[in-house]
Amino acid sequence: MLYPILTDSRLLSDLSGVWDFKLDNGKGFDEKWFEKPLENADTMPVPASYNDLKEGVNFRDHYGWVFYQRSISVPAYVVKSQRVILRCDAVTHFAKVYLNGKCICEHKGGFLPFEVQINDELCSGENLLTIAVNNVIDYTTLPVGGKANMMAGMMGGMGAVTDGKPQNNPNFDFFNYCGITRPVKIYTTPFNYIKDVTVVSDVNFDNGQAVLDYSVDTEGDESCKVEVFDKSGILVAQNTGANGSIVIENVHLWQPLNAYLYQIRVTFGEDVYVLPYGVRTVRIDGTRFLINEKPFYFKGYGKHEDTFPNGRGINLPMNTKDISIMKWQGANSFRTSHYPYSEEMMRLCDEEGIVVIDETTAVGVNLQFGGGANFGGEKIGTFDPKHGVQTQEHHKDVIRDLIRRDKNHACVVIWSIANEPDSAAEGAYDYFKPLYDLARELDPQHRPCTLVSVQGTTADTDCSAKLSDIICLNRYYGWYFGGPDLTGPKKALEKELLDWGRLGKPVMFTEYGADTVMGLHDTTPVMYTEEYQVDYYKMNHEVFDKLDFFVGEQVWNFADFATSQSLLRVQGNKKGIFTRDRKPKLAAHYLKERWNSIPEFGYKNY
Ligand code: GCB
Repeated sequence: MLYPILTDSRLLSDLSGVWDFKLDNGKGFDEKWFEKPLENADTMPVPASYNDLKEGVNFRDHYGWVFYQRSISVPAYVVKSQRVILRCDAVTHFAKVYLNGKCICEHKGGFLPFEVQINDELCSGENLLTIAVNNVIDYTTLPVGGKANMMAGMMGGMGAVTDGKPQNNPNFDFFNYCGITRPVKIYTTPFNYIKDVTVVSDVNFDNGQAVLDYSVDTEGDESCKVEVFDKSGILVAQNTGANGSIVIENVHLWQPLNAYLYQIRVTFGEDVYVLPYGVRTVRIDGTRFLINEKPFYFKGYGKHEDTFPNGRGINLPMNTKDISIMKWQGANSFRTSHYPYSEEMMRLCDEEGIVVIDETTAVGVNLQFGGGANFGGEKIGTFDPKHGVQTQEHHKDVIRDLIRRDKNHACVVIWSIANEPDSAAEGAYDYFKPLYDLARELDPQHRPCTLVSVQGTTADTDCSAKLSDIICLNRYYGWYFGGPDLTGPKKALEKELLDWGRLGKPVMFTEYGADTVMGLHDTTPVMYTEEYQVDYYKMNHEVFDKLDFFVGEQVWNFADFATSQSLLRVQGNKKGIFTRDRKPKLAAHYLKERWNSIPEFGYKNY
């Protein structure tokens, strides 16, 4: 799916701004709020999560529907001569879009774009646009919601005190921020137009020649031209036809922390689209993860799209700041834990040379967290066909939409199918095998696939041992498992890693961390102090550095972030190396020293 841009043929209008807004009181649909201007509406910025923008628990923890509304108008000459598309970049988690009172589309899934052509729905003058948004999470959604508050349950099975009112109970550890979190846009194309562009490159490293196989999906009967421009705007190669190959001599490669993007300009009749494109290769060879045929070492983070007061609402300045801080530290990569990030962030990573593990919204596909605490303490098999999660079909849709959106990004080197699912459970292989197959079939670049594995699974029991191209582990030796004495955890960590190493695949950590409250210090490292966080990481790194097959360390988490409330969460998760407003803890300086001394390539000397 193409990111909307302004071109020689396409108009683009961003509907960001202050919209009317109302929490549903249970009557919104009966009273057809979408048919007329909302009465007694609040003001609400779009894009943003609404939760932290007005005061009160009823607002922040609202359960169910909310209504956003504004009016739009499009010049008549445009509606006559062009396709007019309404595009929502992300609405969390379920959207119903109404134009002039008529439902014109619905979309499930809160982190990927959807669009609808609106020529036939537009009237001259003002048109009433209403987007109804639902934030309910349950067994059928991704992310997954449960019956009781997970973290409260973990602290002794107290469950949540709900006063009989329905509430969301995330089966995951981040705040269930909702709303229209990314821009809503209107863009146009000619009636004969470019639907999609797919480019796959292969590089001959001996002679510096790259072959770009492209295919342009189109509507209508026109001739197609594809031109490749280098960074200084010089035309370096071209071809005609909707499918074909283009050869670039002396190719300038896209490298981690050293990006280079070509501009691929596609012309189809009157329509023009320009795709920024980095040429690089990715493949696994034994236990090595190769980018441009050189063994790469991942240094960086699991992140969140989480800032105050935007919630999960897009925050362009913070994205830039985060990448700047990562580069200051010598980090070269992150994972889009636990959902696809904004297209703006993906484009920025292409520009900045940040390597990305691109994750689906599949978090919480595990009914055993806290001994099943989030499910009323019931022992339900996660993949039990009757009582377990009912997410597989939606999971397939998310994989389709994610790959459709992100397939051309040079920054994306791995697809993460899920975070910490119940991957050693009965039925896990049968649940996941078709999902890996689908990702492999759909990705034109055949990137490696993985799932991010929860502590407690082993190389013998976890279905990722069979299915994944690279083993990604979340492990908390010295925090949830052992600690404060780090000697035992260190031994257990080394033993477990050696077991995974026997699979003959590359292994990396996608999470390890210790909660640390900024400003807590001690001479003897004590849990939650900044000193303990540093010691925790040093212990882990002593083990990593001994193992050849270990190809990367992504710390949990880049910054402190908001979560549901519980006894284990001090106004959110405090495992950040930076605070929520991006001030460094002691460990930030330690990691800066370490990562600046680890090269991007060849760290493990092979
Ligand atoms: C995990 C989860 C992550 C949590 C983290 C923690 O394993 O993947 O979402 O935030 O642990 O801090 O407990």
